[in-house]
Amino acid sequence: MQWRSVVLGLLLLRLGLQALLALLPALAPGLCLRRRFPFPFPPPAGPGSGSSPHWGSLLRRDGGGGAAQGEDDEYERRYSGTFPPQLRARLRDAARGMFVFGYDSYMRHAFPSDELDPLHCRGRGPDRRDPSNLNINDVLGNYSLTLIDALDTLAVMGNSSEFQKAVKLVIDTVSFDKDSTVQVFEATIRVLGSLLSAHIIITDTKQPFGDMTIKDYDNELLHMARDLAVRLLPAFENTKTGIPYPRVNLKKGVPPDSNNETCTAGAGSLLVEFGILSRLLGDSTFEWVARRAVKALWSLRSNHTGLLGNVVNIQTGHWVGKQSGLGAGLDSFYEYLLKSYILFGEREDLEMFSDAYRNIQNHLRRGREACNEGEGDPPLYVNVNMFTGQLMNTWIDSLQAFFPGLQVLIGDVEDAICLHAFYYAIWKRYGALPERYNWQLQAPDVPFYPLRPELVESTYLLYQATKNPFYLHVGMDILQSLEKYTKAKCGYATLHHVVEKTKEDRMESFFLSETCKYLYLLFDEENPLHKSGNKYMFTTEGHVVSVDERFRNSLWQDILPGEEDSTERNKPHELKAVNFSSNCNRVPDERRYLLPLKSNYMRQIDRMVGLI
Ligand code: DMJ
Repeated sequence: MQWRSVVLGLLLLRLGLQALLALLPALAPGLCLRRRFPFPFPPPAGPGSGSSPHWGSLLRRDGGGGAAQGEDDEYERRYSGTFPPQLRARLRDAARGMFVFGYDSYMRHAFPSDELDPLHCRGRGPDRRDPSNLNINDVLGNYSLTLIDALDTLAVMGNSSEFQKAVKLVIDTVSFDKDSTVQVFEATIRVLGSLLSAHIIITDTKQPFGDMTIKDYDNELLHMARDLAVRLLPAFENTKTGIPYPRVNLKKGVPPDSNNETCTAGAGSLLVEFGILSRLLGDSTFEWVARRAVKALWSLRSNHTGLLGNVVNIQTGHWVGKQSGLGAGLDSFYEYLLKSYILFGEREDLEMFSDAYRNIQNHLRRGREACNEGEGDPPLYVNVNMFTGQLMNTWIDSLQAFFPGLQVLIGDVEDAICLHAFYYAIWKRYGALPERYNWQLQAPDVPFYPLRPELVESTYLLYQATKNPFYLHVGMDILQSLEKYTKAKCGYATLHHVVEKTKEDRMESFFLSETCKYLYLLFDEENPLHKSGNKYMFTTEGHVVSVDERFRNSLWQDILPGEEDSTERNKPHELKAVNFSSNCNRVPDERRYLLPLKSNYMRQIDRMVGLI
């Protein structure tokens, strides 16, 4: 009989369920936070796959399933079990060695220039001959960028003598009185953020990283931070929306031929640094302009989807780039809504973040509903039109790999595990992350890798949340491929092409401030950062800032909502002594002791990126 009727019965049941699920959004819209969307184009066959690795077809028992968790399979063998402490210590030392080689090479061959050219062993500053070379000029301001950006990594690694030496060098030799036109965002996150972080470390009464005090320190770094921020302020003037100009000349203000278009992340992720500066100085100006920019951008979100685009005209408020995604152009905008709330406790920041997160789930997320359960494609966040929610392209970029780390901060560890696993699979395939990866073509769209930190940042935060040794294996893979493919004569070099493994003569400063720092922290179990509850937070450039009462108290009421109204609702949230590890207790035990992502789902992802 019987098996035919059983199969028929199951088939009918499934069809019935599918029909019900399709009706559900109409019946109970609130229930469907995460919508499952099919991927619209069947991708071509992957290399050597024989059959078409269609996203939706990979979850057949044999195709996407494979061995159930607990059975002996290659994923279990490779990633499960304990991670020997000796190996961990060796990897910590290797991460420190990587930083030291990059830093020493910069100091020997490049300082006082902004960056190191690791192939030719020389320094690099702004491209004065070609002002349109924004790739360089946006970042290099002729202010010893790499030295400044690396300061707190020295402290986190416990190197007090070099930290003290470097701080004195910055105080004695760096000036911002330069005829350099830089991007407001880059100067803020790399320079202002680092100066503030080092200042906080120097003045910390507890000195958790060892003795990082500076003899006769007279708040010089704070004064320098103020000087730089004042030079950035012209970007916030003469703008009809309050959204800042993207670039400013440090001596002359906004150039007369300045572009009126800015990316959302560039204009809307200044609040952490500007807010800290304001609260340390007791001067609301900086926080006020940064907060006004965030609110202006927020007010321009689509009425229909609630999403923001990636490029906006600062005078008209018209969206020039209508793409909404989690990567370039928007990444740190979301990050700073949450991090501003963590730091300052202002409810409006949390409200904006919560709305934004919901809209992201509703419109950008594709794939199955639960990371570790059910059928369907793995969850992925795609790029859509901000007004319609329609898919705009089939690539994801390497910047988006920061998002699982942000999800850890809000406690959505389950979803973070899946997105992280996708990026890790891409890393395994190329030994790096291409700047853009086309998930439909299973190939890089933009093939360079400038030593970015986002994947290791998420790996570190997921490890802290789960303590699953899987993430130490991931970190080991990243460390090994960095050594293998990017190490150069004098430092570490950008990969020009992740397939061909050709190098470019550039070591961006975030390699020392973020990539090396997160790698080191991943393996350094005993680091003071891990011993002090949730007292620290990382800026988007990986700079360590303490989350403490000093930043909860704004001495002004004029820049926050409801100034005249001092009701409970508008008071900042109190800083509670929540222990980081007690938050982690909410992570299910199986995420700690088994593979964080079941092996059948890992295999599914590996197939989808053409790894197997
Ligand atoms: C860093 O400068 C920051 O992390 C920024 O938010 C975007 N990405 C680069 C590194 O990739």
